[in-house]
Amino acid sequence: MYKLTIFAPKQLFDMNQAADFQRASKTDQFQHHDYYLMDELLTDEHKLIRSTVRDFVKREISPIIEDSAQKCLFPHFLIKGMAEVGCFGAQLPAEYGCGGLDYISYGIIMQELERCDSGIRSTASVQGSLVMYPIYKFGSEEQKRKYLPKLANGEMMGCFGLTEPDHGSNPAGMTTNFKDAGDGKHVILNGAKMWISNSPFADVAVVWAKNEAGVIKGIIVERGMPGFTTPETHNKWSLRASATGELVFNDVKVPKENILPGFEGLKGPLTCLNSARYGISWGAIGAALDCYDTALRYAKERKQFGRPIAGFQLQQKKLAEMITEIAKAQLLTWRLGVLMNEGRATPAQISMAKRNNVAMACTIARNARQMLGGMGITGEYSIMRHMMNLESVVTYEGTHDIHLLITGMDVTGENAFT
Ligand code: TGC
Ligand code: FAD
Repeated sequence: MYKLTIFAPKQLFDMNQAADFQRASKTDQFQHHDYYLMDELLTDEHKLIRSTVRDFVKREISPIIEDSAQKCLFPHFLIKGMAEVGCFGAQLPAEYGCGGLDYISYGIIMQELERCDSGIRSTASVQGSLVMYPIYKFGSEEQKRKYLPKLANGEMMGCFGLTEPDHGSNPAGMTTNFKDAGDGKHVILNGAKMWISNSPFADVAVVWAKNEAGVIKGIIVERGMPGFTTPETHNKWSLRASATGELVFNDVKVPKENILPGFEGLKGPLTCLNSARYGISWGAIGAALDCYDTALRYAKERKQFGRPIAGFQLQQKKLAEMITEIAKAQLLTWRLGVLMNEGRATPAQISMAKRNNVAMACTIARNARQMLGGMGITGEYSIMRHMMNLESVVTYEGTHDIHLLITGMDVTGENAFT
């Protein structure tokens, strides 16, 4: 058991933890590379959440992550601990067993997970933003009470099925569909989803499918329903510590009570993506910070031509540009978090942050890897793993191109998609 559970009433964040917290804050300042003193914009609770998740990550995930990635295995044994430190549904109301925290707290949790590995952050993003969020936002009271507490405590894991083999960037074209079973109680679901994070082990899938009128609805499919299978996708070079797979529906009989009643149309799944994309914009900063930190330490220690490579202007240029881009991303993302908390963030603002920060992290990972020379390609350091992971992050939740076109549409009023 961990000493501190974030999903605790606020009064538990009391003076008993002050000593731990102050110690953690001092360490954080060194490790956080907080160039613009962003910590001053965070509350004590934010910092406590950060140090709690960071401690958990360092103790439980960092020691095993390279092995999991090399073996291409999702470390299932982490789920309970991740739930205990509040990684699942931190931003959703406490009344359903969720965290009851603000969006900056949620972002900080994603940052700390992805500082270690994007695949682990993915598992938490999907659970909190793409499974719990749609059930919370569009589900019936019975659905919320049935699923949310178990998803929050990790007893149940979920996945989100939007992408199809022939419809990735353009989910409106989806062909997965359901029709009335004729018994008054069920619908019959057919189709297939592809590239689905968590699918090989998920207990439930939030699936987006068209009804007989061609209208998109969300439907909760449970493992074990006859005709529902989840084949795993193998041979990935990216996100190897995250399980990815398909969702195949072959005349699956799903109770009508599993349909999310609260919305219809593509706007439903796209609304969920806002929450996940926002979390990714924080997560990418975590990956970038880890690459920067590794490159900086290495450059100070590694000597060539009789001096540390940190003394060469070409290496200083790389490091100076890294921390500049990280600081810009931190400012952008913190402001976005404030707008999220106020309910004022627009989807286009979220797209800009996701696109900017992931591209920033990709560039930093690549430059950091080069700074380590040959050592940079080994599993002794985390950089190459981050670099390969980020190739998925720049693709999923809307590709780099798609987010650019969303910004383009927002500023010109012209839709480049149609
Ligand atoms: P379009 O006509 O523009 O929009 C349809 C309706 O939706 C509204 N809308 C949004 N609402 C909320 N949030 C958003 N982000 C929204 N974007 C659009 C829009 O206003 C409209 O509403 P209404 O009331 O008029 O009906 O739709 P379109 O078909 O032209 O597509 C637009 C486009 C291309 C931007 C959209 O399809 C898109 O974002 N494509 C990218 C697909 C994507 O991101 N897929 C992600 C799959 S999930 C995933 O990758 C998980 S990875 C998880 C992990 O491991 O972390
Ligand atoms: P495509 O849409 O075929 O795009 C191919 C290329 O064409 C891209 O470069 C794209 O930018 C470009 N392109 C497409 N349309 C345009 C345009 N209009 N203008 C200019 N360029 C364009 N999906 C889920 O539903 N749930 C998940 O949990 C999930 N997890 C994932 C995990 C991993 C590891 C990966 C890799 C993907 C995951 N995805 C998931 C799917 C992901 O969202 C899609 O891969 C992504 O949306 C892109 O779709 P696609 O791969 O079909 O590429």
